[in-house]
Amino acid sequence: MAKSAKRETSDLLVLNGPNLNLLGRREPEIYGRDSLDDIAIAVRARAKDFGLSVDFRQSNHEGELVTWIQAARDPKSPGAKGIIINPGGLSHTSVALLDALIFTELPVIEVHLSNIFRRESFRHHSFVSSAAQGVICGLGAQGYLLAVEAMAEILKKPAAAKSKKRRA
Ligand code: DHK
Repeated sequence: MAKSAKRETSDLLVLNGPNLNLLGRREPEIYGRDSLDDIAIAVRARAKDFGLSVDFRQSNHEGELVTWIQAARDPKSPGAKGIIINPGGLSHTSVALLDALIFTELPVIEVHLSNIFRRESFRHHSFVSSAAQGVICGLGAQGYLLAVEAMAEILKKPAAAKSKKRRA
């Protein structure tokens, strides 16, 4: 279930941008038939395999996403070890999301359900990508699960632990 209330501490912050609440009903030939809740359940199960907890969220509001990202940096408010984000349409417009992600100094993986490079040219550029360690697109809901696997690997490496220690 995508939450909107106050965040509790989790290892992974998984964020979804505008219109992703409509998954399953919105252009299913492009975005697939899974709902966002289906994806949240699958993400939590995959993360559990790696001993990672998940805070899975969606917002249609850029500022709300920015606030959640900012709060991921400080372990007490409430913090996260890594961020997986599908910014939706904000991928192609939002310097504010980019700036917030850079501020966190956390590892970031960007996910798109569709292959944005096979679509309209305005979708070919994502502002968020320059803050991301990796980008997964075109693999549907499976992209989220691959992102969890990749993030679990990233978090095992000493560099991820070091940057966390620096902020603590
Ligand atoms: C989701 C959206 O809502 C679009 O605005 C992006 C992305 C692509 C996706 O493929 O998940 O252009």
